[in-house]
Amino acid sequence: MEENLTLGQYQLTITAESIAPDKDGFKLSGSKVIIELPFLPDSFYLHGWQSWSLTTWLEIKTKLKPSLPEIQRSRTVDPLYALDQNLNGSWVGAVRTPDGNTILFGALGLESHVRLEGNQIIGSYESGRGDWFLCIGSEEAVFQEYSELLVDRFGRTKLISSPRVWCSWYNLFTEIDESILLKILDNLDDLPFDVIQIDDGWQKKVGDWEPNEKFPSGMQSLAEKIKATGRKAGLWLAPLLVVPSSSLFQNHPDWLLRDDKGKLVVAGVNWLEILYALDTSHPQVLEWLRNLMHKVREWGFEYVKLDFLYAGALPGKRHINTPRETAFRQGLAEIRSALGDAYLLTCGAPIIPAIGLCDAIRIGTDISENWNLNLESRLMNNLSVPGIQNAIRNTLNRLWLKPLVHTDPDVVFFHASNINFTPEQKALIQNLAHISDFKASSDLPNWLTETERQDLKTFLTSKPEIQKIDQYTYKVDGKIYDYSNCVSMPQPLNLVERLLRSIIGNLVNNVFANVLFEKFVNSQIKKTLKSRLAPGNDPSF
Ligand code: 9PG
Repeated sequence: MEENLTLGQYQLTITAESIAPDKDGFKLSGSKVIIELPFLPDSFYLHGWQSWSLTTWLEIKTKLKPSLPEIQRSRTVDPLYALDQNLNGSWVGAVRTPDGNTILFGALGLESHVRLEGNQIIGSYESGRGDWFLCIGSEEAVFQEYSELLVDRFGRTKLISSPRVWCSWYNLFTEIDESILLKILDNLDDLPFDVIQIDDGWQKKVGDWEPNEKFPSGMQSLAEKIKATGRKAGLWLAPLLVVPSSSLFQNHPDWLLRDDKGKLVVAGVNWLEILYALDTSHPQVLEWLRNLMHKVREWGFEYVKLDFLYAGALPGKRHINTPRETAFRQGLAEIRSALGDAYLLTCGAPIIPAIGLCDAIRIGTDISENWNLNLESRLMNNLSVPGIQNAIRNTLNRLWLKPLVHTDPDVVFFHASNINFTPEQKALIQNLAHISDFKASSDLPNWLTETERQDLKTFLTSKPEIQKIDQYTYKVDGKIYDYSNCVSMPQPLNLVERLLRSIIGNLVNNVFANVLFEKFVNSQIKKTLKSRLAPGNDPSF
């Protein structure tokens, strides 16, 4: 049906299967719903699919090129919509009205997408019909109303206070081993972390979730040592990914996600291998996931960071013909119930399908010691590249999720070595952790000066008063922090750069180039660590 309705001072024409007033807006339903606005909006709120996907307000004239190389695209955006020329986002979109209000249009079901075409906002479900919510108001108010409706559909996390986490990733990467971690545990001493979380680097293979040779005493022993310090033990896994060299891949080819033609669906390249995904509609996969989570609990871990979860929701032809995000959510529900009361942080996760089933979601890209790696971010249009600017941009634009789930902005650095950003930028990320109400760090205690250690301690113990001043400005304990620089988008490419983009993008669009690049990055990390451990520097971690 087509109907005219009044929203604030605007007359909209709606095409939908049903329209009914709800809360301060309207509940609509249909597999394709069209909202025709009486004005051409000047900006659009684009909500990315998973933790690392670009999420921000964009000027309407922004032309987003697909990220390159293509082989890595499913690690950054929803591949189904990667080539859409129009501004588009997952589940929810919003536009600014001429009178400065915000019109939000958001799905209340999964496998849904919102795009802007001129003065029309178009919502569509991938299969079947579903519900939508439309409302007008201040940006705060409309997202608040939408989030309340999401609670009704998907539930809400028990919002007890968020744990303060030490995570092994951002200085050591995969160069962790048992003895390094035990030394760190000693050196953390009285720093008030609630969780010590072991990240990537402990496992035999992605898919074979057993400790490798760097962890000779096993995971249970390490968890016990962490717990003996009065903290919870945390562990990282990417349970929906499988690399070809794993025995899981070799033993269960029928558990892997495939496309219509029976070809394996590629979930990117990492760990020097192509990534494949588990098909969570398969009952044996669900059983395997349940057993894996039981094992992690039996080892003694009470905090679990599950990463690269987008893999489970990629488009494909599933064992049981279940829509992709629904299948993902079934997998996550199995995981949630097997984990019992362990704290679950999801990462690289499709956002709305994870609501109600996890305790925290990483809402931005990875932090790094760089402000922004422009070659990748700008030239390749990969706004998921680790870096402060990309991380902050997403995080600030997803804080509306706070009433639903703990929102993880990623770690904060306190040490000064190898840091390529200014003290002001450092203060921005520290305060973003306060604003997000989730505090984590990866700093090696022995790399901190006494002052830095004290700063970290103050950060972990303080509960500053937070006040939102305007869209991207916050007052933290009376001091103003302006984040508007962080959300700015890269300048459009000139002709030469466009040419470079396509040459480099094509050149690196193969497994070999990506493996080579990763090997280079890994060797740089090893070099840095080696120099930090050289005689004259503190030999212990
Ligand atoms: C472990 C890491 C850490 C980190 C996670 C995730 O798009 N990418 O290339 C990309 C690679 C790694 C990555 C995120 C994005 O990091 O966010 O905290 O756990 O995995 O491998």
